[in-house]
Amino acid sequence: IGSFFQETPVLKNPFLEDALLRGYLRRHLPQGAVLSDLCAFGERVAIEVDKWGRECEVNPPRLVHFDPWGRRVDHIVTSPAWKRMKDLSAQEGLVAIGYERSFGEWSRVYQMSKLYIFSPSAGLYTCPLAMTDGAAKVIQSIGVSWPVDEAFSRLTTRQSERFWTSGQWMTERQGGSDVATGTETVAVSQTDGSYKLHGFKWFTSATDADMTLTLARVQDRTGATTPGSRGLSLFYAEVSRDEDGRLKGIEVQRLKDKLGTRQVPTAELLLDGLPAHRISEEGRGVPCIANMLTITRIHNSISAAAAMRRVVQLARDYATRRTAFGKLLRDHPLHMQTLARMEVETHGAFLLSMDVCRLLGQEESGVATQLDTHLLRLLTPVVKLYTGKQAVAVVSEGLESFGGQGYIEDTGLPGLLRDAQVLSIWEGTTNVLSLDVLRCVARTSGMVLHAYFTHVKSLLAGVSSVSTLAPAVKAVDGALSQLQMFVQEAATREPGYLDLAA
Ligand code: MFK
Ligand code: FAD
Repeated sequence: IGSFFQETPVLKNPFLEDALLRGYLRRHLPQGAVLSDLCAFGERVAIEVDKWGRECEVNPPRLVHFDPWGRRVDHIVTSPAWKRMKDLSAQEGLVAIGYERSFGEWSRVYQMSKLYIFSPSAGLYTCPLAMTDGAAKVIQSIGVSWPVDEAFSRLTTRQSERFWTSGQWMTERQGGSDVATGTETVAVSQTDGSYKLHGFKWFTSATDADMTLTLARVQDRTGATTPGSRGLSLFYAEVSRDEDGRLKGIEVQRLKDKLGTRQVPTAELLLDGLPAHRISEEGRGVPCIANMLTITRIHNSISAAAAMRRVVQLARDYATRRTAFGKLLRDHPLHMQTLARMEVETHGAFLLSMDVCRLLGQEESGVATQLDTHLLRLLTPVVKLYTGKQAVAVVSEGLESFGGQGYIEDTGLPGLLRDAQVLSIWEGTTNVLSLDVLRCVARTSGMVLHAYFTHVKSLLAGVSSVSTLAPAVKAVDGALSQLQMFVQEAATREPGYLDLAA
């Protein structure tokens, strides 16, 4: 069979390999501590963590319904690598950094840069981290006090033995986008002021979490509930077991058999008297969980940009090793043009996503202007919907740049594509987010669009050489034309949805 074997693409330190990330940080956050932490973490990702991520994929979670003696246990068995990801996440402060705020308004940029390096090697542990961060944000926004004070300290700790992750149980069978009409779960009040939840949650990811935030309708004395969004309240529940080892008030019906994200246990849950505490005002569940949606949508955008970055990084490395028609791929102009186009998309996605992280950090540190706050509200769904779509296209192109090997399962490359496909579905589909954009345009009487155009103008005013900022300008242009297209489409198809004159 001959002695020739293709060379494997090599994952090098993703921080050192990423000139754009390093340049961005040097401009905005030049503190030595941040750069050296990211450099050390990048080394750890390349040498150690990436292998765990692969292990999470090949050793996916499974559900054990019964113990050997027939007792119901509903135990979700995860791989040792998945558990190591949890410890690592605490130790590296992947959630904590956003709450310690050691770098003031730039803390979110620091945290998200770390997640950006981590994400493609994380075996999708970024999914529970996103929801954990979102839960911490909700608790912080309502005020850290009993019964969620302990939870907050666990969600944001660096001590691995204390660290908790959170779920986000919103979707029910009748509707995931339309939770306002689709939610049937009811909350029955108890004499001590707590509640018991009864219902069925159709998609619950990272179901091995320690706690969750979830929506339900409070029953009045007659057992009646209020329909629609105004009937929904937000609840905090711990996932715990009784002395017989059974989950308290939860039955895991089954784990979903999914196209991708196979590393993550995603379950269907029957809530059968789950003990819970209401943490929003009655009927204010949706606006209260909206804080979680903002955070998880930003995480989603970072993961999308990171998936693009990873495939480009590997494809570039491969181009220096693979020979075709007598020369290395990197010496074929057409191949390099393809890689360059992927690179431009990746630059745009990165810069746009980081800009939203910057705005989030500014808002949380109290230094955001009203314009910044509007911009954050507008750009969060735009960046999520845009990068979610972009990731599928760029990762798909990336696979092709490896030729047939891009299609071979144990190279790890096909998993990147499968996992990219979910980014436009969960946390709000593209069309649902485009309607969210419309809604916030209308509810702010167009102020968010004013903020956007002011921002673009200030960006362009600062461009000394157009070529240096070309990727950012292209991304802004792309987002703007997508936005215009969605606004037009939605206005045509949903004439009654909004008063667009606003
Ligand atoms: C790697 C990263 C991974 C990330 C982890 C992923 C794990 C997977 C987790 C999930 O997929 S969890 C499920 C995610 N589900 C969704 O994203 C649901 C998609 N549907 C929507 O987003 C709908 O727009 C929404 C459910 C929010 C609409 O609900 P309503 O009740 O029909 O909306 P309505 O009546 O317009 O708004 C109710 C209130 O919420 C309003 O406030 P007010 O009552 O004070 O006026 C809105 O302004 C507010 N609101 C809605 N969306 C908001 C928001 N506020 C701020 N930001 C938003 N995005
Ligand atoms: P539907 O709402 O039925 O949407 C179907 C189609 O209709 C979509 O294309 C949508 O864009 C379109 N559509 C809906 N409404 C409109 C409208 N008004 N105008 C135009 N088009 C519209 N959910 C959780 O709560 N917690 C989780 O942990 C979780 N994990 C998940 C993990 C995975 C792997 C997946 C795939 C999903 C997960 N979800 C989770 C569910 C996810 O959030 C929902 O699937 C998603 O929000 C869409 O809801 P749906 O499936 O009910 O689709």
